[in-house]
Amino acid sequence: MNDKKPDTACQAFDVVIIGAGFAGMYMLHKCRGLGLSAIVLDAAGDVGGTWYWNRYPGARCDIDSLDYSYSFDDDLQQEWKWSERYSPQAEILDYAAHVAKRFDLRRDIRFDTLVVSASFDEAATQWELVTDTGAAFRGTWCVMAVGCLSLPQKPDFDGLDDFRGPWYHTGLWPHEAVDFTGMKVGVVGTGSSAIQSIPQIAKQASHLTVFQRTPNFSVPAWNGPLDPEREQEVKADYAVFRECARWSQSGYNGEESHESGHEASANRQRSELERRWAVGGFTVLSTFSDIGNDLEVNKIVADFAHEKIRERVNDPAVADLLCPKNHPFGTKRLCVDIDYYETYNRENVTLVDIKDAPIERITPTGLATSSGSYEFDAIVFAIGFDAMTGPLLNIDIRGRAGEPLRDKWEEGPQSYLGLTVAGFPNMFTVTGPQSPSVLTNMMSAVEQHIEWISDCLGYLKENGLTLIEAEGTSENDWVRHNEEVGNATLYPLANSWYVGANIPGKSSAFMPYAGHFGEYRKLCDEIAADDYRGFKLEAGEPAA
Ligand code: N01
Repeated sequence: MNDKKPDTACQAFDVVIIGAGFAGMYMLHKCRGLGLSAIVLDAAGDVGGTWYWNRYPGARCDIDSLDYSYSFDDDLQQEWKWSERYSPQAEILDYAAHVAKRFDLRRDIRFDTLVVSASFDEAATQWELVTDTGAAFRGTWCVMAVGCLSLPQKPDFDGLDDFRGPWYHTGLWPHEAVDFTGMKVGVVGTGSSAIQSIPQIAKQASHLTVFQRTPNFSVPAWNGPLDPEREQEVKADYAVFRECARWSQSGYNGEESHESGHEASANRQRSELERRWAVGGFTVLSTFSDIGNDLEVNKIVADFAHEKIRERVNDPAVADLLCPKNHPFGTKRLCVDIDYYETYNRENVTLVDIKDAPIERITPTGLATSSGSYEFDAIVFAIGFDAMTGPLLNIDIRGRAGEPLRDKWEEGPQSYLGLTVAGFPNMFTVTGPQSPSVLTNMMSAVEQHIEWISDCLGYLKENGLTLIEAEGTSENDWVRHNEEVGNATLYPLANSWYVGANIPGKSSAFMPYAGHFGEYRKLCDEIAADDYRGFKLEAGEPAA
């Protein structure tokens, strides 16, 4: 039941921003710099976005801390000290809180405020956002900073309401500590969230049973304290480090490769894979330049990863179950783990393959698959998100003539640059579908989009313009380009959340833009420099 009080007052701003994660916070900061009034609305109780909600045990970033942080303020990046190579969730949340305080952001953020609809009022050239309490906020520009993985997939199993113990979703983890000591626990799912939480839950539970529908590839994080020498080296010339990330393939200082797997000898392939494995993380994903579009090369890496799984897991039958065989390496989001495979060597951990024997129902004391029943004190659903389009379509967004975005995107997203949608003027989608977003370091993607949007707002203001809208033709061209780039990769060969396969009934479009991040940035810059090529711009005073 919603016990919030109805609120029908309407407040007007230049810019209304949905989401107080890293995108929304930076957008607010930029608006202030432009002298624009802005408000941020977020359903959460504080800043942090994804890091506010995903508090499950073991949650941490899979991009190096020195890369996964804001670059826009040198004092900020110099003063903040990360403790580990890959930051734990709590530290990232502390960082978000630090930024909010440092730039005095919270005074323009309304927390516990869930936006349910956003409609474009053509006569007034304004967006009107309505919350679940009936409060209305108006703005000439609307920035959707809602995140790509912020709408958890609800567990939709028969009998869940009758389960007698507690159950959790990794993406909606409670704020108070959850203690599994002495409990029999079931975990459903083996994606990134599961792979991070399983080793931690196994340390507490009396017994842990993992239900796996599809095994995922995972590479070791080799996490540890952040090397002080490395930190000093980066901070001595942080601007150059950031510039490299900005123009890179994936928005971070990873080691790229220009070597084709075909050109390398068998010895060379092996030594390069071993070397990168020893570095850990996403370095493995770029071992060869053609790993992402050549099945033969990809198989060399997949076979190597299988071999490593078999080395790490004692029981050959369990190791075999953990080896992904139905998708190429990296075509489902690669996981980065700490002791994930070793966890299956523990006496108190069991892996259950549910590919051919799905979960049929949750029972009062556990769950039943088509081949057996299991008893649990607690269940953890690590079943992921309605990604990318989900968080946007969860809001009833209506553009010109009241057209619902839900209708326009029924067959999949359509956008210009993943930033704007024809028929939805003055609305920007930060890291939206058809932008590089989830295939990059999200921090770089967020900063690039926010800077592009704020430059655009500055341009409009300077030129007395109040409306910007993607032309239908530029949108069609971008959609086509996205398809071409995506189809040239191996991504479409996997039933991943990139193609919406995890959500029953969702259209099967490949959602992120698979092109080079630096090239995408260049294109966005060129379009802006060319007086916003492909956009319709209009002058006029917005209604008071
Ligand atoms: O979700 P997922 P996630 N019955 O969708 C299974 C980011 N992230 O929360 O593969 C049984 O990857 C599903 O099986 P299948 C990162 O981008 C980052 O783990 O669909 N099983 C799968 O195994 C990541 O990719 C970090 O066959 C069901 C699992 O649940 C993204 O978030 C950490 C099922 C869901 O895996 C999502 O990760 C965490 C059902 N009905 C997350 N429904 C880092 O930065 C689903 N599954 C490290």
